[in-house]
Amino acid sequence: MAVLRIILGDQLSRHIATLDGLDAGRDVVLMMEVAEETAYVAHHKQKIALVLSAMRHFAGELRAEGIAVDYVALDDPANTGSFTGELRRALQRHRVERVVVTEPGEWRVLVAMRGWAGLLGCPVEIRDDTRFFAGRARFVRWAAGRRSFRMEYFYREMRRESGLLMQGDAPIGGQWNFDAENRRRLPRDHVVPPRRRFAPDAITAGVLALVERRFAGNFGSLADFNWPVTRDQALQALEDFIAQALPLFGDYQDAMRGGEPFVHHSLLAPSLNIGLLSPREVCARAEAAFHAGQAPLNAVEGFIRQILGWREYVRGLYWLKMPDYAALNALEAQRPLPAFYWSGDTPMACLRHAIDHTRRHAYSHHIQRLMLTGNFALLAGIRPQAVCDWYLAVYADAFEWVELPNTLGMALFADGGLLASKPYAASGAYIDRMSDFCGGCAYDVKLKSGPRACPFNRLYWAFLIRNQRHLSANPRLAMPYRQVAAMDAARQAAILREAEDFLDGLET
Ligand code: FAD
Ligand code: DLZ
Ligand code: SF4
Repeated sequence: MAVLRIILGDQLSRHIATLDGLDAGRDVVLMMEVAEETAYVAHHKQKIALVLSAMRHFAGELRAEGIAVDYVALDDPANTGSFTGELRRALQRHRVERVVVTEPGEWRVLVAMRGWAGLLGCPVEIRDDTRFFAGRARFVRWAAGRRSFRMEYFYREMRRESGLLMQGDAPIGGQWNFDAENRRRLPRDHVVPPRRRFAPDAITAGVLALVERRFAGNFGSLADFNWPVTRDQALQALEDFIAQALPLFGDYQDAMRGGEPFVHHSLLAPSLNIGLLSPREVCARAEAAFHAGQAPLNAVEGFIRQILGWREYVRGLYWLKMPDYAALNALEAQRPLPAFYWSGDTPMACLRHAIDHTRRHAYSHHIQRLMLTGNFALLAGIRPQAVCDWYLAVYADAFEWVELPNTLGMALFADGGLLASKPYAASGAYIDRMSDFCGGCAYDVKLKSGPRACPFNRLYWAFLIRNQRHLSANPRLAMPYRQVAAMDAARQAAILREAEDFLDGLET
């Protein structure tokens, strides 16, 4: 009897475990566009368009190989709107001995999957997702017995196991990490490499029209939609990145400039996260570029570390700590999300640019996410779950396994330091050093208090004062807390009051 093989919207890889052992003459692949997935957060229009267009292209590629694909479209009038409902209907259409699926990228979906066999009366095999360097069990082994989970140590083990940038048992270049070389500001006359355009074909054009019609009220614009929607396009994007942007990826990794959302970043996260590219092939390609003299070690090591280190590490942490992780709020932050996160309507030039990039491209690079929108949410004490919903919605690459630890753990310190050894809290001076935003801002980055002072400055000290009982024992914050200790009670109260007044004035 046939096997029904389910492929989800972020499992668009020909080598996904679900397809291992496929009998093309007998089995059926089930793909489902469902309202539940398009609406569990208010996704950016480009994210929905990316996933649906890539799903439709992938189904076409499987069919071209002679594989039977049962594809449920979003606007099919009989569509029940959920994976469970569509699987139930599919089991009525096909006589199958069992269902095979690969573990999903979200706890929410895994819980549903685990209920399928009992609910639908059909055996369901949930396979490990083998697309990662480290399986979930591998991470559990690494984490066992550790009190703190620093990425750097996990990364070194991954370097040794993968052999990437290794010479025997030693890292090439004699160092594991070249971050100290990777904090340059973008020179004023530096020309950022152009990005390849992917003209929408008929499938993508149809999806863009569907999304514009059905999700008209969602955040973001479709006008600049330019994400690879097939593996071929993703491979072209990879080659372009290697040739044009990788050589200076390291140098300008933290740099920001108004009107330049991409700088030297790869834009490969959406392709990796939906399965068009594999992390192994991307790292191997970057390593080959180093050996061919196409890119220096600080760039290639920095890039590989993001994928082999951070990407694997946050996934391990997510599965290790879910479901409790999503509810953590170590700093007891309770403010609602300011309305400008959606509208971009704020006099703060840095945030206005970052949110504009996000609206136009469903993208902003890591430092914009961490040190602009994330840093503001941290300093302002915005409720982590509201911030996480925003990040999960607005980026084309946002899937909970990678979004949640980055937002809740890295940006908001809401896990109390499991992921980061200290909060990534910074005043306006950092933003001024790494960008050109402050020159065009209504606020003055040099002022510490008063109505024209940069809000990041006003909020930074209030954040430290407000969170003394949570953070003052952290050795990495010893220096700023010495400055707090030198302030008398009246000064501290005035700083807190000024910050509260500013935050109370924000529309939510
Ligand atoms: P590059 O800078 O070119 O990096 C190369 C690749 O490394 C990325 O494509 C990505 O696959 C990987 N990578 C880099 N940093 C990280 C990281 N911290 N964690 C995991 N992988 C990483 N990344 C997502 O893929 N999805 C998310 O939903 C997401 N949410 C984030 C939320 C916050 C608050 C922060 C601070 C970071 C988040 N990141 C997320 C991580 C990172 O910002 C993005 O992966 C990166 O900006 C994607 O752009 P890029 O492909 O140009 O990356
Ligand atoms: C993100 C997304 C969207 C918008 N729509 C679908 C869909 O209609 N069908 C589907 O299979 N997957 C979709 N996805 C991706 C899923 O949300 C993702 O596969 C799960 O969250 C598991 O990681
Ligand atoms: Fe941002 Fe402050 Fe600079 Fe304005 S002055 S751009 S708010 S850091």
